[in-house]
Amino acid sequence: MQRSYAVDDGRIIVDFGDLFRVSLKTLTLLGSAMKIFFITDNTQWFKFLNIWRRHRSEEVVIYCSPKGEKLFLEEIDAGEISPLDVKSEAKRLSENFDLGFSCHCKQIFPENLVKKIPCFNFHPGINPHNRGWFPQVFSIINGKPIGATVHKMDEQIDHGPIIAQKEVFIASDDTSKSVYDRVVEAEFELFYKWIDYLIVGEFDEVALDSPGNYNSISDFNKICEIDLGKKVTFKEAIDYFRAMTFDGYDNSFFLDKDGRKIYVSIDLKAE
Ligand code: 0FX
Repeated sequence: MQRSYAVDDGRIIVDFGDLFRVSLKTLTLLGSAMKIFFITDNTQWFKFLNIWRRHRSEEVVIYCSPKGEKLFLEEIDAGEISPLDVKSEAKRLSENFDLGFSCHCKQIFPENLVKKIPCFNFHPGINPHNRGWFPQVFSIINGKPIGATVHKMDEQIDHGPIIAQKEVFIASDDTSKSVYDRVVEAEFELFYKWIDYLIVGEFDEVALDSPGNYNSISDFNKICEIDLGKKVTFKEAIDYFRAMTFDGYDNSFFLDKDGRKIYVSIDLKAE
């Protein structure tokens, strides 16, 4: 059988004449290990990935952002995760790995990475609605859909073509924390359902039909201070306070006459 080799977009194509054309990706799946990196700045996601990778034949490396280092001091010491600046390391990543994943990575993957190897993002929101920071906070306030998305990454934030989504509900007694827990569960469900297909490249992708809306961390910080003079309905007030209520964080506050920050959260109980 005639056999020839060619390089196509950085991948070696082995051509077996008319019978087969097998990409290196397929060959590595059949034989030696593929190399996959994950970047996460989220402890729940790290624990999940660290268990998942124990059962895989691929070589899986987990990184965090340099700023996220303090979340993982013990794990860094144990060699389970290491800090990485994705912008300055983009070339090395694209040369050394077959695939990349962002699972709540707080750095933007640069163009010279996402255009070189397939990169995927697991995101705690329903793109294109409330792309960016803390989607469930904004969905409780503005009523836009919330859930989990896995999408192919482009150089814009939470923007590339969508592969799969799972929407979750928001109940009247939910707070930001209870919706967030539901969303993270939906993300892990999507991960289990799709990870093998993403690795072998068997998926369809649908481009966003609109850019939707984006919220930055400063958009979140701006809504933390309560304007005591603002007129709102009870519904708007309750929705605002439950959107800002998340165990472990002091979010919304007002300034009293002595200039002290008085934090406010809400306690809701269904009958
Ligand atoms: O890891 P993550 O859940 O996700 C965030 C963004 O929301 C997400 O869109 C982005 N892709 C990712 C890289 O970063 O963020 P977190 O662990 O900092 O916060 C989790 C939740 O905690 C957040 O949804 C709301 C709540 N929270 C967090 C902070 C820091 C607050 O209520 N107040 C806060 O000050």
